[in-house]
Amino acid sequence: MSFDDDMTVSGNYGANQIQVLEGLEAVRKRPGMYIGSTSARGLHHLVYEVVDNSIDEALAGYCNRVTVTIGKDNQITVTDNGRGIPVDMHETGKPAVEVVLTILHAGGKFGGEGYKVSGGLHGVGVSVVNALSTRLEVEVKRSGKIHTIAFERGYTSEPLTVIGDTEETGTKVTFWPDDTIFEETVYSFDILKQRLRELAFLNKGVTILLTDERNGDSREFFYEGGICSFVEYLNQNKEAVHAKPIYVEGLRDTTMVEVAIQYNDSYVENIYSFVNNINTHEGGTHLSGFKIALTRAINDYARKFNILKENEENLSGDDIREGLTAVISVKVQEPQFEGQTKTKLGNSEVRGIVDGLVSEGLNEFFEENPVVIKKIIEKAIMASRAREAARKARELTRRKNALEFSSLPGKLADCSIKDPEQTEIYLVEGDSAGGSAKQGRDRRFQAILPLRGKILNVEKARLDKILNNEEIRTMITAFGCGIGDDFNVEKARYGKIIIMTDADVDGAHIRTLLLTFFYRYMMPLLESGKIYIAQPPLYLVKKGRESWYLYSDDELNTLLARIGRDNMNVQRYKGLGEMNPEQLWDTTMNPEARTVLQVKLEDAAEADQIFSILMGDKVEPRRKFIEDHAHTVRNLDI
Ligand code: 0RA
Repeated sequence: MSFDDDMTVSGNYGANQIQVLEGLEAVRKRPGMYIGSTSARGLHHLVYEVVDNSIDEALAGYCNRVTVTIGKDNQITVTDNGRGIPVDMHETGKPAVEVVLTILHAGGKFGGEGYKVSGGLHGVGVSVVNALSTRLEVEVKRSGKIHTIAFERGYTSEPLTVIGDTEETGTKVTFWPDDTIFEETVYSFDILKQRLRELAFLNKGVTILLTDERNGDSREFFYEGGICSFVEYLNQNKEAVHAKPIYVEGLRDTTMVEVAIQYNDSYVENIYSFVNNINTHEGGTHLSGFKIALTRAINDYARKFNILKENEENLSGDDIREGLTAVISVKVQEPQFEGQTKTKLGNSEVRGIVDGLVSEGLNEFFEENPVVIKKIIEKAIMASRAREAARKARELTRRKNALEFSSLPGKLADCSIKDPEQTEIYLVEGDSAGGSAKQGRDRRFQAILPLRGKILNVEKARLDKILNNEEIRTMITAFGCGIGDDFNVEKARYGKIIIMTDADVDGAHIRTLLLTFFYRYMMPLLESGKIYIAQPPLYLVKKGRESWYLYSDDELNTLLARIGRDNMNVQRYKGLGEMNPEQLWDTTMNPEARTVLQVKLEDAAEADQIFSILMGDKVEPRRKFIEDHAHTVRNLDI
């Protein structure tokens, strides 16, 4: 739609006004450029954009409480007890708050040096939220007064007014996302909860309250321990090697560095890195600075106290990071983001800064805590021995492996076309669904690989054990790309890898296991967008001679509202096995009719994180979580 539909604009069109309109109109024309997408992900991004401003106030030391409320109409209210957005007259003749809300990138210009510290992935400012909302209201408490102003689709609809007196300061922003822009305008409590919890971990001392007025749910997050609490949370279901996380912090020039680490008895490394509160899934200079420092500090200590003998080699970074959970959070003045998903820090100076500060901090900690460092070194030496033993074993069986890996697995029903640009492989849960898929498919370009039973949990095993798992070997051979460090995505035998599991708890579990495996060992598949999730229907409704497949409860309700509930029949599909081959083709496999969700790197990272939190010996919380979240995995594009 164009920007000037049914708008009421106050004031006359000066040069400034026109510039404003052009700016916000650009946002409405190309929302994706500013907030990434207009799917559920973009919708939630609006909230983060507003919350980031409040977090900035907290980082500047003026605010310790932020509330987010989902209203009955899916409007969002964000309040904070910061200084309040300035309301004094700006040189344009408008109050500053109006400028902040109507001019692109104006936000940072009012606070002077060093004001803007956080800033979401896109970091575009609240004016973008304003442009993409049918209505947005701001209430500012500042200089003894309560001020309000309101906008409609970015236009000022109610000018700044004083409505009362107050002793307090703070800002309250309420917005109604524009349903002509967003594909969906229903907020998810769980998605907001996840991110707000993360923000509370990353900004210690700030209380963040999330309330859902649609059903009365609410959660409050406050972590005095900051990223130490984050690490404890990540390790909650694991056996820790030392009781308290090791914490290092420091400031050099304008870069703030915080690191928290704690070892557990698993075989995987879980390092989460953040820059200005943004998860840097692809790592970058801060992460490499950390790794260098950790490896050096531990080897230095082991040498100094003769735990490593002169004739022994240094411990490798991989050995040192086995069983490590860590959070690295840096605040950088002018971050440069690179990489496929723009989540890799590029600033080269940060590597040295993190290395220097972390080295210093770790050396000091090790001096004071010899018992802890000795346990860590012992663990790394065990990892090193296991790796060496595995390498030798692999070498011995290399011939045998080479043979096995070169012939395609018997369970695979391959397609006839060989050009990967045109082909796809379905990973199907269970033999019976696999059978239907084999019959229903178009065998020219669709291959089927039935997966029997559960995939190995890659968190609980080292690579050598993983390679002995039947299902995993089958996938490696079928995909043709190898695994781990040797992985080569160019060799992929298929263009799309489509996960097709039942729409139930077990299906969600298998999907999570697969995503975790791909995330850990076949990352380039995710980076190049080759992984998809099939969307089988949940219901078949029949009435007279007509029938409909429905893919969500919403779709079902909409249809029932339209056709009525008389003389009709609703079948709920519990598993893929209940569909005959033809139905499976029509609803889920035919490229002309199906929908498949492309898995984004962040989705897999999240699956991995969720999984990692759940792993451990406590089965009950894991089962419950998967049950609670089975539905969110259906809408993965968030
Ligand atoms: C510009 C300058 C100052 C504060 C803010 C913006 C501000 C923006 C938002 C958005 C949500 N909550 C906010 N709180 C503050 C600094 C003002 C001063 O120097 O007093």
